[in-house]
Formats: sequence, C-alpha cells, structure tokens
Amino acid sequence: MSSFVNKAKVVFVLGGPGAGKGTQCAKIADRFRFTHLSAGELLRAERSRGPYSQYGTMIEQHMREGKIVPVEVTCSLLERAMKSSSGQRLFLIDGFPRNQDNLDGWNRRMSAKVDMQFVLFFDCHEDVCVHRCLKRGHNGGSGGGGGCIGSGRSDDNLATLRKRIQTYNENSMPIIKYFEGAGQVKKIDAAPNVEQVFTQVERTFLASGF
Ligand code: UP5
Ligand code: MG
Repeated sequence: MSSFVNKAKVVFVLGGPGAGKGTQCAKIADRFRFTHLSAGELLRAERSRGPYSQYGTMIEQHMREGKIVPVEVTCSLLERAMKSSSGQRLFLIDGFPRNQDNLDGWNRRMSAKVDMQFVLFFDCHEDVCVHRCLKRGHNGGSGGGGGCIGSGRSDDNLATLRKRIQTYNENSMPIIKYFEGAGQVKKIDAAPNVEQVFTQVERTFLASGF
C-alpha cells in the first residue's frame, strides 16, 4: 500500500513541433510542483557528450531526419533523470511517447513504477508550428553573437521541419488518438499567445487537483 502511495505521478505533454510544449512546461514547473523533463532536451544533452556517448551520432542522425530515436535510449535517459531528481514525485514528460515503440517501451519499463495522470495535448495547426520553429531557428539564440544566430538546433530548418511534421502526423497522432479513446487527453488550444495558453493549462491542473 505505502509503495503505491509513493509512486511518482507523470503527465505526458504532447503536441506538434513548436506547439509550445517546452514554453508551457517551464510555466507549469514554476506554478505547480512539477519537474520538467523534455525527452528532446535529454537526447540533445546526450548527443552533446560527443565521443563520450555511444549514441551521439545516432541521435543526431535521427533528429536531422525528424525520426524517432529507439525507446531504449530515450526511456533510459528519462528514468535516469527521474531517479536523480531525488524527492520529486511530480514529473512533466515533454515530447514523449511519440510513437508505438515509445509507448510499448515505456509501458514495459515504467508503467508499474509511475502513475500516469493524463496527457496534456497542445493542439496547434501545422502552419503555426512551422512558423514558430523557423522564427526560433532564425532569432531564438540567447546571446549568440556574430554570424551565430538562431536556436542552434540542427532540426529548425524547413527541410527537417517537413519531416518532423510528417513523423508527427504519421506516428505521434495515433498515440494521442489512442489516449483520447481511453479518456486520458486534456486538450489545449495552443494557437493564442503564451499567457492565454497558460490560462487554459493552469485551469486544467487546478481542476485535476494540483
Ligand atoms: N512559442 C511558444 N508558445 C508560443 C505561443 N503561444 N505563441 C507564440 N510563440 C510561441 O516553442 C517553440 C517556439 O515558439 C519558441 O520560440 C517559443 O518562444 C514560441 P517551444 O515551447 O519550444 O515548443 P515545443 O513544442 O517544445 O517545440 P519543439 O521544437 O521542442 O518540439 P519538438 O517536439 O519538435 O522537439 P523535441 O525537442 O521534443 O524533439 C526534437 C527531436 O528529438 C524529434 O524530432 C526527434 O527526432 C527526437 N526525439 C525523439 O526521438 N524521441 C523523443 O522522445 C523526443 C524527441
Ligand atoms: Mg520542446
């Protein structure tokens, strides 16, 4: 009984590339007692270990092609990050699970260890998503001077964005539909400005008892 009570609570945060998952997760973590874990950020950190990571090259190739990294890698990074957030019981898992392989791998490894609360789905038209990522790609860098402007993300270019959108439509939407069918999705209109989106998000978390 007591181990059940102590299980970590997880919210999956899904939505297209540039829908605003990271932006809103940062605000949720500020407002509520959630720890934000972005699968994409964890993969980028693993990639940036360069020769020290056996997965770096594979991760970079997948990201550039807008493909989804095998779940063993992503799930290990997520589990390690959860374990190292000692004492934390509430986690936002941003950008995962994004295909059936991700969902199956998570269920095998994690479903007995955590309680998934709901899926927060940022619903955003793909034109808006593309526009936001391209804008970030051009001027999103923090303090990058000289010729080095932009987010620094190797996937914020039009060619890769087309592939990211395609992967999202073909692989991630069916996962969102699956959760929707199970009554586990809380849908947010991600088109308005950041504060207006957060008003909906805040209401959702409060209504869920957080
Ligand atoms: N912005 C945000 N909200 C706005 C608003 N309401 N109005 C106007 N502008 C808004 O936002 C994107 C940009 O839009 C920012 O400049 C922001 O200021 C602005 P952000 O909050 O970063 O959106 P987000 O949804 O987080 O976009 P992101 O690009 O991170 O989403 P992706 O899902 O594409 O990226 P992620 O990092 O999750 O994954 C990248 C790649 O990693 C994947 O393509 C895949 O190759 C790989 N990956 C895996 O293989 N497995 C995983 O589990 C996860 C990732
Ligand atoms: Mg993000």
